[in-house]
Amino acid sequence: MSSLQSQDPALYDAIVGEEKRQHATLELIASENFVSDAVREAAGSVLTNKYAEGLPGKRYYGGCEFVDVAENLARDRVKQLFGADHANVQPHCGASANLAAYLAVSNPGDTLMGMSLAHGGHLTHGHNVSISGRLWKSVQYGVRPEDGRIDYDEVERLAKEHRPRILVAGASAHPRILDFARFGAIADEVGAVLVVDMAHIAGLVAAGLHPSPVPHAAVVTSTTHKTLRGPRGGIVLTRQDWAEKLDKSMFPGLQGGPLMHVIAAKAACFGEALTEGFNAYQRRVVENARVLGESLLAHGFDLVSGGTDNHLLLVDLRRREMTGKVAEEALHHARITVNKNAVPGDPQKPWVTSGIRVGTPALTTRGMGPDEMRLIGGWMAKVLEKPGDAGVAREVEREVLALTQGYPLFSWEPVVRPSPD
Ligand code: DSN
Repeated sequence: MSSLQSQDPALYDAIVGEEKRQHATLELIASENFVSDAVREAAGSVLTNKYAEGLPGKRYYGGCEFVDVAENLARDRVKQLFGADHANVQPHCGASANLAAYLAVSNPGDTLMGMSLAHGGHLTHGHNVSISGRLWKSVQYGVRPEDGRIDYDEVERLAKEHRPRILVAGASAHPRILDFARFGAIADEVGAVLVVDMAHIAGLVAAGLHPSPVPHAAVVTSTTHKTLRGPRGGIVLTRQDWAEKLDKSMFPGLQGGPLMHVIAAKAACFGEALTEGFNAYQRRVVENARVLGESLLAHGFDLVSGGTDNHLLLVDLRRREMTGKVAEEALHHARITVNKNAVPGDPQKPWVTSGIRVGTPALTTRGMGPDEMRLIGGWMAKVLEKPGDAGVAREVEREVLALTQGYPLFSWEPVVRPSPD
């Protein structure tokens, strides 16, 4: 019996339940992944006990000789991975990474221009409910509703009109290649600093499957837990001229003690990302997304922009007169996990939406490939044909359970959940 099991059975059961859920469902949330045992070991290590404000070699606490090694490994590896001048690996999350970037290159009250959440951007790119849209003057750009693509001429026009201090490029629900060279040219033209948030595509960038923002942006932020397949957390990469300001905005500007166990897990993740096996994994992620998209198109679904260049698809359900909320729930009953997501021009509220976002990083980590993607596309179509039908959900659930048994993540038996009806 583990210590947690004997000391705190309620918490132990919740964790075991989650392990079983992860094993016995098809995880298609585009921002999730499954970390390696090495990453989990580092994240669960004794480094959680250590305070280490400051940076390696310049800490405010004694006893940092080993955590310094871990943080230097993380910094050196991530710089090598992305060809960056400077790295800060302390952000607790992507939102902290973005805020530290904005604080480094601007002052609250300046104008920040980013992609609207409703068009695939992110809350922290200037949405009015986020601190980024409350402390900065926010200007938002989007995609063309008719083809789901960014209209770079319109971005340029808006930038010339509003003269932002910060131009933010990056997305959380955009299935196409982002033209960082063009964003960089627009930023230069209007005297803005380009900040790229590559959280979703960082793994693809590392593997050379998406153009890198590093040559074009003063500052690049990312999370480490999406396509990069590391622990939950963030990073910031900068050109050398922004390094000192960025480090100071992270600490003491924004955060307190860094999470040294998570930084160690980031080091493990970056080490894995530097291997050839990681590039092969990313190629498979992209191939799987393409094949899943083709399968959904063949079953009559509309995809925003007609397909994908990366790891995700945005399914537009408006023609089916179905909301994202209904679709997410129906798929959940069949053990297929996706998230409802706004589509460009969405008439529904964010809690309802007219779309679902579907991504392949997690199932690709489990070893699934194009054949499984075709099966899954068919199952999704079957469920979404009759979203309230418990019999259909049960039929697909049986198929999902049989498939997931062949791709074990853990040694657990599948959890028994209440039937949907
Ligand atoms: N919540 C993340 C996502 O799902 O894309 C973005 O921060």
